[in-house]
Amino acid sequence: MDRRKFFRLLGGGVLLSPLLKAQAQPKAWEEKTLEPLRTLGSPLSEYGERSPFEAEVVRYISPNLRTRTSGADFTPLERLSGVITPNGLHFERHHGGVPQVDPQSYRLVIHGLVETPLVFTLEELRRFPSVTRTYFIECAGNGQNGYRNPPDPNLTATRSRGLASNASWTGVPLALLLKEAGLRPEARWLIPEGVDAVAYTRSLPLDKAMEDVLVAYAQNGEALRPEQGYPVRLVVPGWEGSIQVKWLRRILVTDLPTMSKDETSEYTDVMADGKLLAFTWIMDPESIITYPSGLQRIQPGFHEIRGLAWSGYGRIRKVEVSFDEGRSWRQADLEPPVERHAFVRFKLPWYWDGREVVLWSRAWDEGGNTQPTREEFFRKWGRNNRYHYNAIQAWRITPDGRVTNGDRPLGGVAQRPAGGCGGEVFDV
Ligand SMILES: Nc1nc2c(c(=O)[nH]1)N[C@H]1C(S)=C(S)[C@@H](COP(=O)(O)O)O[C@H]1N2
Ligand SMILES: [Mo]
Repeated sequence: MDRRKFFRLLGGGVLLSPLLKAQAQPKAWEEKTLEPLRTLGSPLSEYGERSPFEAEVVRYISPNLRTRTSGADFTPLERLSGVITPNGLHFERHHGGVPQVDPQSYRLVIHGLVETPLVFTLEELRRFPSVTRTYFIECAGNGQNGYRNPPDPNLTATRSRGLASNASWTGVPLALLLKEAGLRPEARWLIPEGVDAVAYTRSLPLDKAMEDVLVAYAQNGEALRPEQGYPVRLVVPGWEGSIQVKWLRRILVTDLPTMSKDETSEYTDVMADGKLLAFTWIMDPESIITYPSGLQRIQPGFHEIRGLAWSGYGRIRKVEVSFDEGRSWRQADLEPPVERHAFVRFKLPWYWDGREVVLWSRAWDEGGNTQPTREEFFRKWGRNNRYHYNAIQAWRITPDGRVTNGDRPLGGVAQRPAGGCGGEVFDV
């Protein structure tokens, strides 16, 4: 559209009338553009809803799920801007559905190897000095769709890495509550448990709890959503989502881990040689190009390549983009603030000449860790594991402008683990 015409449209009725007069027959879109000027708007509302035109931006729930109570759904990463995941789009992972917890009858118990066992109401938790921090939460099963061989041609950014979300969490440092209870000298581990139907239970080392774990009650400025653990959950910065117990009911202080069903039947890694690796908590560096990404369509010309990066080992130091499957790399811009254990938005201006190209991205964190290629990942892990997939995701753009999964097939047996969070079929 020509710029003068555009500004005249913005100018409203008075400025617009000459434009409309100048044309014998106003075009349909012009009529439509002016429509809101002519009608009184909707009244005030007590709780805001997004525009009905945005209603198709939703979490992805796989049609292959056998049940929706013990399952996971995905944040639509490529439909979002900035780094904060809106509360209604935070990914979900539940083992026994979403319990309804009444904040009046809610209690948090801290007991075991403490001087004084304590019981907190929600009100009491809110009275403690509070901390607000932005942290990602990522399921250890994120990326599991990348285990498929040959690679899934219909992969999207959502289904590649959408079991990760990023929010501003408010709560009490767990260290403060433990200090209140008084730790006995033998205390080494915490056993947090949820009040959901599976009494979800994990083992958390005391050192991490004293460092930066939050007992969180708010998410992006309002109370936690029921799906995220209302009224209280653990937020364990940089560690796998599965240890961040929701609907937190009690914390038992012990000298040993508990080896609960939730950390042995799941969230234990099967190595290439069949040996098991337990307690792999820290999330490796990740990045995903969200634009252009799987199943989108682009035109030749200018584009801003956009994506998200994060790491459980600390801040993201840099993100690189390759246009030649890793032979050369260009450094992307990181949008400040670059926070520890939080999503970072990366951007790179790019001119697409219309020729076939494959885009890769890889994140580097302040610990010097980066992402492996698909080949490197499977050489290390074999095909038995279901967790901690962080291989580079490739997107192929063909001359017709279509963007599809650019991962290359691997030699050997086509294999994909069954079940678990992150996969879209739940066999266990
Ligand atoms: N009580 C309880 N806590 C839980 C779970 C659960 O099923 N029950 N699932 C865990 C897993 S595996 C993950 S990945 C995260 C997901 O958090 P979210 O649903 O808020 O994204 O919660 C964790 N905490
Ligand atoms: Mo998870």
